Amino acid sequence: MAPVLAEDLDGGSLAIAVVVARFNSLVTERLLNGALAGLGECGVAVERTLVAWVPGAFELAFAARQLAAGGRYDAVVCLGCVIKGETDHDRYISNEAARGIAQVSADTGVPAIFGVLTPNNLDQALARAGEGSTNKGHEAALAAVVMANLRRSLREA
Ligand code: INI
Repeated sequence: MAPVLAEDLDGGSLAIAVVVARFNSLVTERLLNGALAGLGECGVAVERTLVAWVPGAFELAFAARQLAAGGRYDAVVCLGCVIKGETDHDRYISNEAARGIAQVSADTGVPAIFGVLTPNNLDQALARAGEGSTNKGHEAALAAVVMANLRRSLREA
């Protein structure tokens, strides 16, 4: 049988950074709570979890890159909320956030996770930032643990 690298949600030996945007903080604080709950469920130690606030989603990639390049963290979770408006402004921000975060992973080899909501309105945002496993911050945290462990396994394989 072919070897399988299954998804590993054990964060007991991992250090994870979370970058969170202040803009739309009613939503992003809830995403952060979901992410921290998810990291805790995976056994990531509080002493090995860092939270860094940035002004908006546009700044997520900058902070993620600094953290990833520093070599101390096994993955970086990026959390934000860009609500669609009357102009294209939101698209410039969300596109740049997505591109920038993907580029962090590609350039540094440290997984940077896209936990940015792009809803049409606040109600849609809050529906994705509630309690439990449907919270997109929680989902992003679990993705960070899985990808950090996969990175290790791939290096050892
Ligand atoms: N930042 C967000 O995180 N979400 C938004 O919806 C948003 N809107 O709509 O303007 C937003 N703007 C701020 C932006 O991310 C930067 O912080 C700002 O442009 C300074 O670079």
